[in-house]
Amino acid sequence: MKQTSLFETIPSQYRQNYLPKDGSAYYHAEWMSGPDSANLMNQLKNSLQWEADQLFMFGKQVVTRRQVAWVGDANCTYTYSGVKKHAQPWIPELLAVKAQMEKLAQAEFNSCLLNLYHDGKDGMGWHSDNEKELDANSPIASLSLGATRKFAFRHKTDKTTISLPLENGSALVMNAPTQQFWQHALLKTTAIHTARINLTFRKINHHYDN
Ligand SMILES: O=C(O)CCC(=O)C(=O)O
Ligand SMILES: [Mn+2]
Repeated sequence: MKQTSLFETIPSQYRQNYLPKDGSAYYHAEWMSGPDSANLMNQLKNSLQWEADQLFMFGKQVVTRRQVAWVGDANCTYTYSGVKKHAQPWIPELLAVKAQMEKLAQAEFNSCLLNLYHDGKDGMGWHSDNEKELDANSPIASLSLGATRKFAFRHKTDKTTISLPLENGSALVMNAPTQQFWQHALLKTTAIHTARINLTFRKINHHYDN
């Protein structure tokens, strides 16, 4: 991956907080250039091991059309739906992005969850990134590649809803305590026929690694 145009200083007018209270979510448009975003998307599609996600919904196991890849430091494990998952190793391209996301979010990350949405029929329902393994004080930094998709926040108590389009090459930094007070979702649509990859850089606390 060429590094020259990758991470330019972000003009401040492109940085915007979308949440009025109980956390903050900074959106950075054009954080990565168009060509670099396209290259990275191809590399991630081809180099990582993607698998369908398995969730429990209404007491049933559901296998998603959306695919996921979980990458992280060797000691990162994550348990969900009763299954202990081990992270796949970092690839150089992803380590380079991680370093830049750490600068942007002013935090250190040790894992990255990637989601591949084939088209608008793939999405992600309302949830918070508040699994017990995650460091609740750490921001979660997300990078979007490919199709523009609508992302929404919903406040857990007063149900205030805020939505924004996540564009190709954009970054979104959700700071604590956002996950405690807000849910988020990637909304489905019939209007999008192309793929999107989203990367969320996270910090796993190791004392849950047993
Ligand atoms: O695709 C997105 O923008 C959101 C992904 C997400 O919320 C997650 O991976 O937890
Ligand atoms: Mn999430």
